[in-house]
Amino acid sequence: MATNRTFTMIKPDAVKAGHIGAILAKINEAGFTIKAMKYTKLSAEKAGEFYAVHKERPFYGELVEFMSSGPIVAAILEKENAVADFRKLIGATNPAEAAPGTIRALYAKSIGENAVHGADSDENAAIEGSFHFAGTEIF
Ligand code: FUP
Repeated sequence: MATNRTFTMIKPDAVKAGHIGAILAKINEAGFTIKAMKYTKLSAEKAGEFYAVHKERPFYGELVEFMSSGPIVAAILEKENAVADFRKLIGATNPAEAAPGTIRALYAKSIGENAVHGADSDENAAIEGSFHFAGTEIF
């Protein structure tokens, strides 16, 4: 399997609850290498742009408000089969349906405030990584 990259954010709920360290430990234990990382805050405009694909969905307004409500950790991660393996590590979008031991099962509050983001394809991982990081910030 080819080594590849995914993009993640530790969302405002998990940052606020003090779970950054625990979540990064799970990510490291699962074999991901950090290629880029920053502690930052999205403006409502930036959050809206990031989630533009969901613009027509009823939860879009709340999603944008939530994702711009506090600081996040954004990161590019590398591992064999990164996108699929990371989706497995974080669990289902709705924490009530997330497998035991997954990051969302452990740390997410609800389908809206679900602790972490994981890119859903190699293509989106690259787009989302470039959205948050300049080439000079990726190592
Ligand atoms: P995921 O890929 O697991 O992050 O899930 P989606 O791309 O389907 O959704 C992106 C974000 O929209 C979720 F992380 C949270 C939010 N969302 C809701 O608030 N309600 C929903 O019913 C679905 C998604």
